[in-house]
Amino acid sequence: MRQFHALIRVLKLITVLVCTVLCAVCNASDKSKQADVNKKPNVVMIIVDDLNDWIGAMEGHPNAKTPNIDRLASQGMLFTNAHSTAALCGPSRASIMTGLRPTTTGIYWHIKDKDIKKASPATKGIAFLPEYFGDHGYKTMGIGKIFHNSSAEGAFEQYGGRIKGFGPKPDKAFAWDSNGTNTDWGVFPEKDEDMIDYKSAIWAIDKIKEDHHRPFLLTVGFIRPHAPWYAPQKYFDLNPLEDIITPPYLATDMNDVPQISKAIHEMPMMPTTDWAIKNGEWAKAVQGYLASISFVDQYVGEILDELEQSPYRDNTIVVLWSDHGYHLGEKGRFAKHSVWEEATHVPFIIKSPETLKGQKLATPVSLLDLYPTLLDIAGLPAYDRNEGTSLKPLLTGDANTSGRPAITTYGEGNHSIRGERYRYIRYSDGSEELYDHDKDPEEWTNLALNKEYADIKKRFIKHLPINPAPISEYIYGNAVNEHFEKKLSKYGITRKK
Ligand SMILES: [Ca+2]
Repeated sequence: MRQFHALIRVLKLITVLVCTVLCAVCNASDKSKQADVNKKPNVVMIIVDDLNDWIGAMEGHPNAKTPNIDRLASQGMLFTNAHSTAALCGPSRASIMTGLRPTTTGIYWHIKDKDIKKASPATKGIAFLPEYFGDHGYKTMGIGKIFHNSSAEGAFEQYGGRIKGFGPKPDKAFAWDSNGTNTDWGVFPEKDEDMIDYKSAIWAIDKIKEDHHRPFLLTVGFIRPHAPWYAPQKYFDLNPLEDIITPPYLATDMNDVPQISKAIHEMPMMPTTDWAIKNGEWAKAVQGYLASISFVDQYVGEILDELEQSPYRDNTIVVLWSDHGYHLGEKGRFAKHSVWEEATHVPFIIKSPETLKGQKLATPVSLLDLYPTLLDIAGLPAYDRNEGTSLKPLLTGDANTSGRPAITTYGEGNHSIRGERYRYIRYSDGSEELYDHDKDPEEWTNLALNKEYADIKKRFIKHLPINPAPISEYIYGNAVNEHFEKKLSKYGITRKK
């Protein structure tokens, strides 16, 4: 019996020893996992709403003054031929955040953030970009307009909210007052402190000042230069009216496009270029847009300054992008909602500690590539549901061409494909446009019916989406014109009149 008790004591001792050793191993492994996570770079993602290529570094407009965005470009890679997957906020942002094309999800129009995961079989259970970082040990924080409305629930660990709308606004519009658009321009309000983006920048700066014990992803969604083009006086003073150059415009430009192109691009609630010329408002509208850009650039700069003074300076990826571009009188219009260059073309800058500095690359890339690229350069596992391709080889100099064109979709069945030199457009009725950017950067001369370009068209046609998804039943909003009202009325979407 005594021997038996002795044996039990020995066994207990062995059990305790084994447990102690196992726990030590576990702790070491936990610590090494933690150390591994702590080594990962932070990510600061800055989104600028409706910013076209009018930044200094892209030379999209001779008056553009964006010293801070240009500084970021000089520290990283500026993709000079980057395009959105849709030239309006809702579908563009849903595509970026899910890593899926509109033709895969059926999200061709606006959708509520909370409905994205319900939108289609393709989005079911999808991890949003910030959510994926959170699932892999990152502290995720966001402020402002990140998704179309604000932020989908659960996308961030900490979300600072979004002040609704695009205000503040004066009691009465200054120049353009039309139902169904925020479009207007002028000096308002008096102080930066009253602007929504000022508040977002302060929130983000405070987050950078905090001590972080895990790698973080901080996302700031600025709303300027989204209309209305209101900003305090000093930003208008940076862009005096007498110096404003209006963009190139050809009054007969629409004579060589197919009928459906005119129908889908009609924006009856927006000013036309002819109206702006007749009323002496064109340069003023351009000034308002430029002032809005200068304003947002100021606060991009404040965030960059804070980061540069922080302990996270050398271990943080900074990425800046816009959800799509904007026409400011080119092609007769003041609007996004198009398949042409000014609306699809976006600034897209990536600065990363491990990749090339001060580079510009003109190979076509898509904002669809953002999600897989960020995972790759942050050292996170690739997400097998991403449809884009990591741009890391371009960022490290291991490749200098993406090897594929960038595709933008507008509504159901209208696709625009941008290659190195050409843009090819195919509408839902089969009609086409083709532009040669080497000879015609304004996309004035439609070459689609010219037989000499048949082979070039063929090269693009093979990139058209195959079996595109039907429109998601979760889309909402107002139809922008008669063409789309006809297409969308069965979803209860009509025009605001
Ligand atoms: Ca034309």
